[in-house]
Amino acid sequence: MAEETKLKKVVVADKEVKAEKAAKVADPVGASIDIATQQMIRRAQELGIDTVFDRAEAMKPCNIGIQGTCCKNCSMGPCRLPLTKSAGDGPDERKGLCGASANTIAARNFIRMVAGGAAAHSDHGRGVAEVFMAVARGESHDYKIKDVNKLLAIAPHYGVETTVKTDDGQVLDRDVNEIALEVGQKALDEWGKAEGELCYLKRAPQPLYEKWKKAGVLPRNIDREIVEIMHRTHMGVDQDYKNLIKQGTRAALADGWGGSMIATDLQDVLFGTPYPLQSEANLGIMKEDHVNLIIHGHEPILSEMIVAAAQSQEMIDYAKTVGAKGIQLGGICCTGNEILQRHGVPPAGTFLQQELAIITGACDAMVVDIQCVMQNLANVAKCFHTKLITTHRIARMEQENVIHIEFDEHHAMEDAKRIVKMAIDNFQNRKAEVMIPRAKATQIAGFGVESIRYHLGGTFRGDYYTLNDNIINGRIRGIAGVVGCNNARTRHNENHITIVKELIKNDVIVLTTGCNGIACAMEGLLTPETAAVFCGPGLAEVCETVGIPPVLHMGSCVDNSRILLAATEVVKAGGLGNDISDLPAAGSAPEWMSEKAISIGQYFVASGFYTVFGVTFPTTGAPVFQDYLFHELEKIYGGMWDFEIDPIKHAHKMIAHIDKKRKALGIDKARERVLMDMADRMKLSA
Ligand code: SF4
Ligand code: MSK
Repeated sequence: MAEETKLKKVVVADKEVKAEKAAKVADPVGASIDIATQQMIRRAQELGIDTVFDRAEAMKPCNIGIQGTCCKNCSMGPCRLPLTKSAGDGPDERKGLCGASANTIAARNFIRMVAGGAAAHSDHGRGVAEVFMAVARGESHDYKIKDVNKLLAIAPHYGVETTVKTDDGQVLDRDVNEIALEVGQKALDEWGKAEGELCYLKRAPQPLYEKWKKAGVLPRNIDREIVEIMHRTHMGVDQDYKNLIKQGTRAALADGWGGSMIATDLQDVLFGTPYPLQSEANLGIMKEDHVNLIIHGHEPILSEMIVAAAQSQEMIDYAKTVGAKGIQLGGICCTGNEILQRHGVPPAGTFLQQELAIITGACDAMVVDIQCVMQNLANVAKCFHTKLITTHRIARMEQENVIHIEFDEHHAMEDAKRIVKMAIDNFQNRKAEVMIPRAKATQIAGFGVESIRYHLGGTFRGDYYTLNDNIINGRIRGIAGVVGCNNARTRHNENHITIVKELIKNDVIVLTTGCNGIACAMEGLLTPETAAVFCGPGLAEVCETVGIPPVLHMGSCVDNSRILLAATEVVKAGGLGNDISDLPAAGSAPEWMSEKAISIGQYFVASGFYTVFGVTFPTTGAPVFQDYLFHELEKIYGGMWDFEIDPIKHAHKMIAHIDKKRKALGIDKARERVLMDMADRMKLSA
């Protein structure tokens, strides 16, 4: 009898929980600024399918974890050290069972995030380097070296000769495959070489390299710096927040100037260096009468082949045999950005829209590789006909409806065709009513260090000096790198778009990557025509003259390395100081969520950028450590962190920093004159 009562109570409690959960669904308009996203959240709710937006309502974050002061590095914990209102009244005596202070715990957690992010980017880079080696050895016939010029440009950074001197003194070009083999080997060595430092560090401006050397943070090899973080943060090892963040800096630099930069370079050599092209963005790119194949994740190795397979006449003809008019590819997250920038494949959405692409009922297959892939995709796919296919040996899902086709570069095209065929065969199995939002926007993407040079100077006179000149004369106030994820704890895309619009309104040109790039594309900010509508007069004039958008999409998360190199080119072009930290420039991740963002932020800071994050900051429970990040790092590297939730204030903090740098360079007056000229002109035309 007692058992029966207990059971009844459990059932009642379960019903209550379910009822409570049911009541806590997202308000579509409050959850996103994007109409297509709002429509699909509503659609999911009608169908009784929960999405990340609803789950964010039902489950709130832990109040202590969010402050960065919860430690579970040994089983005496978790030790929780929340910052209380009275904490500022006397000495901070908070400590874990072992005595670890709030600073130690927050710093350990912070650099473990750096380790996670640097590992993710760098393992991606290692995967590309392995494919690169297979190509150079002639073991993979489906890929080839596409951009020989880029190979020749990067070879010297690895100390690889591109020419050879004969006995009689003639200088001859070396065989391309021979160069590739040596570059590939040297690149792979970067992960585990026993001595020395990373090859690419010397690509940075000389004063920056010297700062790293003086601070003792030159990364030795990529894997070592990540492993050392895990060691130092083990119970009872490094218990000095300054020393901990020093190791975090080493690993972050090994990401930005190592793993990520290698990934970007070798991808460009293998798949082609991006140049500007036109495409579209948002869920509206999906087509009801086509086979829709969505590609999601980060590595372009498989997706390159899928693009080739889907564009083959054989597959297009096959799609027609099942009644489809063709094959529509679409991207999500950074695999999406990779195939966008090289092939013009339109992104279907950002990180937070991945479930929604399936909820259209028109997604015949979703192919995922690594990073930013939500496990709930499998639960959503179950409600539709969608085939969810995992492809990477390190990234599988436990749900039974998920198909695993492990991709192997040695038979790349065969694997890709199998996947495309699977999507086509699934076209006739659509069971739910299809609902594809109409919203989509045109974009110009595919910018990089090389194409910016070309655009600014043309074929014969390509140089960054044109950009510097416009910064010096004040038409362009400064440069902002605005990058990173979406975060379900804040309204989808609102911070991204508000910050970018505020920056370009104030004549700050924006370089974007990752989900910020996709968000800007969805909002129509990636077209030259945008300049006349949203930009301040100076930036508008430059964009109209040169024919570029005010927001330049530089690619995926690993392509933040392109921003580092573009900033280095600006320094080299002259007139704006000697180091990245002298530039009127700032970085931002308005809606970050991933550990990779923390690694990126740390290498931006250590490269001299003032870097502002939105939504939340994982050290708020340790004010002394946070102050070190926000103020003291500037004395070492010239860059520092900041945190601002309000998007307008966020943008203006960046602008204030840009103005501070303009003043230090003595070019603040030039801008005042330009603005006076514009005002005068406007008065004249009134
Ligand atoms: Fe607690 Fe120290 Fe163990 Fe962390 S390492 S869980 S602070 S006892
Ligand atoms: S995909 S890391 S959500 S940017 Fe690179 Fe977007 Fe952030 Fe993933």
